Amino acid sequence: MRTQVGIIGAGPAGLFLAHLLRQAGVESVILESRSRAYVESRVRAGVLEAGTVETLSALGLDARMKRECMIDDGLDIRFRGKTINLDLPGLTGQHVVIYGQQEVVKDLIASCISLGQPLEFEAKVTGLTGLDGERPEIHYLQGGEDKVLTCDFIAGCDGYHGVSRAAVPEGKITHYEKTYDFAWLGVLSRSRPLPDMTYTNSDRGFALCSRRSTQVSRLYLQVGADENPEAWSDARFWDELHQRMFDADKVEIVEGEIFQRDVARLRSFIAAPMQYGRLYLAGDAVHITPPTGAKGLNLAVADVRSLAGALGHFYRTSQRDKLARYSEHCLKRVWRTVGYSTRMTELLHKFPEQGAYRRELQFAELDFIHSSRAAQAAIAEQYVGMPYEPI
Ligand code: RFL
Ligand code: PHB
Repeated sequence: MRTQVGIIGAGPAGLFLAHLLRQAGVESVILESRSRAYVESRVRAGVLEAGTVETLSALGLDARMKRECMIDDGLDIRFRGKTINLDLPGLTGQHVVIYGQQEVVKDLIASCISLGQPLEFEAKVTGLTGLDGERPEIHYLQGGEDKVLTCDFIAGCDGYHGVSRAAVPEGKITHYEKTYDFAWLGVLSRSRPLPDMTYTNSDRGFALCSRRSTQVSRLYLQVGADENPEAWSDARFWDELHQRMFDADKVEIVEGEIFQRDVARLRSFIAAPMQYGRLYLAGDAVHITPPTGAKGLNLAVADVRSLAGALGHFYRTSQRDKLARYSEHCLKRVWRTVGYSTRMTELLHKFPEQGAYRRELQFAELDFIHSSRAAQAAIAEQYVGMPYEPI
């Protein structure tokens, strides 16, 4: 098999890229190791910045999102009996949209299939060759058979545990990494959510109340790094969440059936440059931000907008100038966004090792944000997201 751009991974990065390339008249094939059902049911992000919403709209794929999404106008931060209420439209003139990542993924896959976009499930990429040459190859295993896809370019959109970043020769890429000593236990519950996205820094640890619909809450608790989600009975989860949210009477947060639970370790990770030879890396394959900023999916979309722009330009003009700028262009946004997510992580979590001095500094900072509109505006501006700059 042969194509112009071989895309590894049918997560948000790979799927958006295939659609954007198609719009630019560039052909691609997506290879995904998992089944369609698995990819469509993986619960993850929920907060879409304006740039991500715009991208779905420009592709003509926003009909269901417009019907089913929720607008998030407010962000609350609770600490020591106080609440900071960030009025997003008042502070920034913008809001964010709540629409589950797996819903975005379902919409993108359905459209790929109806448009005849080549998308192979259960096709596990095992290695890449010829990245330095003109015709790089993707080796993959499908139905017990070894197969090869020959491409002009390869897009590594295969997430943090994928194979494409590992295909870059040693010494050609630098890794910057910080792993936190804790994780988030996330659940989905059939219960009416709080009206605003609510983060809390309590003496029992961080918690977050988000939502997926008027009937489904998405809730998170800071837990130990190696926590087993099964160790959390429903009763234990609700009891802990009420306490961390300062909901002493247990009436504010509505309990319901917990039907999904997962644990994710918090880390920051950036690999630079985001390119080697004819391999271009995008999304979680090349950077991870702690989820406190709600940015991973949005960064993945910004990367592939730039990559599709640069590849489209190459096929139209034979000029490589935009491809040459891809990594530098994306990394500016990546470092700023990782910086924001890191600051929010450090402001809102309880660090087991931090001691009373750093804990009081956290609360002093929260008090300052509580009293300062300028400080609130700075957080709100970063939460709604940077405008997208075309490559
Ligand atoms: P993905 O989604 O991991 O997709 C990679 C795909 O590659 C496939 N793959 C392979 N395919 C073929 N051959 C191989 N050898 C392969 N190896 C892997 C995988 O099966 C998979 O389908 O990466 P992508 O596309 O870069 O998308 C990134 C986002 O998924 C991620 O950044 C976000 O979910 C992060 N995130 C959030 N982002 C936001 O923008 N807003 C949020 O509110 C938000 N909340 C979150 C989050 C991530 C979380 N977790 C679970 C870490 C909340 C949480 C709890
Ligand atoms: C979510 O709704 O899953 C969510 C919201 C805010 C975050 C992270 C995740 O910071």
